[in-house]
Amino acid sequence: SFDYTNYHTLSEIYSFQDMLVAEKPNLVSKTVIGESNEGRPLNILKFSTGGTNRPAIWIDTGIHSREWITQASGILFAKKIVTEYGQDPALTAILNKMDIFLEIVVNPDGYQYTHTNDRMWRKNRKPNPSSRCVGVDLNRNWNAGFGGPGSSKNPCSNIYRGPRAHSEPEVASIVNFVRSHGNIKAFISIHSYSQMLLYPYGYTMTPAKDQAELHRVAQKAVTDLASLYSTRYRYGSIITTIYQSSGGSIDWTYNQGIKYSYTFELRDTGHFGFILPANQIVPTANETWLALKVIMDHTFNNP
Ligand code: 0X9
Ligand code: ZN
Repeated sequence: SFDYTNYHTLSEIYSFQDMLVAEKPNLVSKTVIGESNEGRPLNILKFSTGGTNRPAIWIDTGIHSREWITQASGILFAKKIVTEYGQDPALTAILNKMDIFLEIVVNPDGYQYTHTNDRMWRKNRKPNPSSRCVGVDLNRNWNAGFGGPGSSKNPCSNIYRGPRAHSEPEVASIVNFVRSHGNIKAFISIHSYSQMLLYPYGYTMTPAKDQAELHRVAQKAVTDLASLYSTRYRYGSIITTIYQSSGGSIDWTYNQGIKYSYTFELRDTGHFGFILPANQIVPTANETWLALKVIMDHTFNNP
């Protein structure tokens, strides 16, 4: 059986996804929404108890490949959804009315590269014409303030935005999915590290029109998160809490009308940083799951 206490290779994560579908075919299915620049499948897991085009919650991990605690937590969220359905009343109520979509490895080419070449690789692996530097920052490539401050036009930068909005297949696949689905109510994108829960905007100081509500939900989410192991999270808008960043995913989803758009920055605050020891995988996923449930529950109760 699967070892949830360690980090895994890309092929192990692909196998895990198929194993979960095989185990609970009435609850979990896999959809390939596209392929990466190097031709790897972009898989999402759909958790659904039936219906058609139900209101849905999106969760993604691993848009930045070196943030290994996020893909590892994504695996545990998948397992938790399967084990808690029919046991946990809140999650059961949610899944009786809504679907959950989970993309564990948004950036498979980068993730593979962090195992084989450079543990600290962040971007995708697209070659850039007229540069020797490789890769686009997939969290600067979205059409929300694209090209603005907090992104770079230099292909050698770790925050290189790419030639145009949605130029990268890993981003375009999600954009197409979100648009064609049309009924996504919450979009939660998970990063590390810093211990923060963030809502739009990152590209502008103009407050999101739902800022007060987003702030209240974030406060409740970080309170529940801390109840488990006293891990402290800061929360607020991206630009006022972490830094200005343009072309980020949740700014785009929020502008598409997905009100409950959030980004997490998981453990820690810099002691281990991206190289978080494996013995923190289970506790990190456990505490984060409590915060996710607050956001999902609020989404469920505010259709
Ligand atoms: O810079 C980022 O992309 C995120 N921090 S990280 O250290 N994980 O790279 C912050 C994301 C801010 N989100 C948006 N601008 N949407
Ligand atoms: Zn990140």
